[in-house]
Amino acid sequence: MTFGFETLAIHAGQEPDERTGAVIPPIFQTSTFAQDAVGSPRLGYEYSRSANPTRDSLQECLAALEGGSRGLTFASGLAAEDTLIRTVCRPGDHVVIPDDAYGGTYRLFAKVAQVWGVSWTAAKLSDVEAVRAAVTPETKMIWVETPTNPLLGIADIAALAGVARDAGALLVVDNTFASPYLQQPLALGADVVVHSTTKYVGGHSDVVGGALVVNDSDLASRLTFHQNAMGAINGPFDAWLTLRGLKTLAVRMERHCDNAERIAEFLVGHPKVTQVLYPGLPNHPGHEVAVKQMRRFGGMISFRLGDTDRAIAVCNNTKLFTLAESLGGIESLIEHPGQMTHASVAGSALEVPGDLVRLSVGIETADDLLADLDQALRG
Ligand code: P1T
Repeated sequence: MTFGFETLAIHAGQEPDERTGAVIPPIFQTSTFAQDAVGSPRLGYEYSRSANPTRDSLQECLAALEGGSRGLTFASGLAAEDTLIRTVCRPGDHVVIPDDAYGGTYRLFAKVAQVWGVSWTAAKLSDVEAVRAAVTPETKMIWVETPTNPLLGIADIAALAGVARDAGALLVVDNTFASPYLQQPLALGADVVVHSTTKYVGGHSDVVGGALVVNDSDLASRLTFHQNAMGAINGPFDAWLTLRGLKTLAVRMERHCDNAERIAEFLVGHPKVTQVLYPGLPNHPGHEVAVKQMRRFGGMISFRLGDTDRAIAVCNNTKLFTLAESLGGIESLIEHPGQMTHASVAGSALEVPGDLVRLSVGIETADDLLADLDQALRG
């Protein structure tokens, strides 16, 4: 029997506990597991870095939701990324990265991986030929974010999968902004899906985590080896919180999208706003590709005000939108990428405009969010 997304989100990897009947998977808050004899761990569990039942439930659920055969979860999105890079790349290898991406992802390539001999080229992901031109014989991965953080650019996953295949490289898609409810990169030809589960997957701004999902069994076993060998795992309680959040992903995403569509429309009509970046808008350059590969357009909106001081003032003026980094929680957040989440890309090819404001639109009453933005833009 095949199940729908909402059913999988609630049940995949989560049978009632065999011993007690507990409907919700217990938090196996243990570092180690008793063994019946030397070399005979019960159900294969021996030590929680290698495997833990609560983490297994989350990993299975995420794999099911992304249509993958194996999910692996980590202490943070960046820990997942680091494990992937060090599993796939060796000194002398090359990676194509986005010219617009989360600042911490850029920093990981530019300040960490590069020191270990992994070079990179930043390319405009919405331009398939520019990505192809950035590939070298040493390219091992083409790294994609779509929608991008913070400019909401859209990359054609299926087209880039073709470029990666021709190059003999892996196509990696950071699916954090869309979540598996809105977009499923593996079905479009990607080899690896990356998540900061801190965001929509967890959904409640109460836990930091990351994930990788793959279909290829050889890559899955190499990543599983590195997950244990490098040890950047998430703890049982963090896995449990993330799993609890995941159950409501579908209904949360629908409301995030409803609210974001209304706010994008409001911003488009606002005289002080010079540009609205939201892939759901028909004049967004990636709109057609987004329609093809996304169910809806998500809860992230960026907009420009033509002036850095004005952008900072709006961020400081909101009352319901909380001024904070991160995204994807049920509460609305506002931030200034240039001085907050993307300060680490200043002076690089990924530098973001100073007049940019980023919204993570939550699931509060839409009229209240509109009223708050209205007063902040007036102030
Ligand atoms: O914060 P962490 O869980 O390590 O995830 C890193 C990460 C990876 N990919 C994307 C697309 C992200 O947005 C992030 C984290 N982003 C923020 C904290 C932010 O406010 O943009």
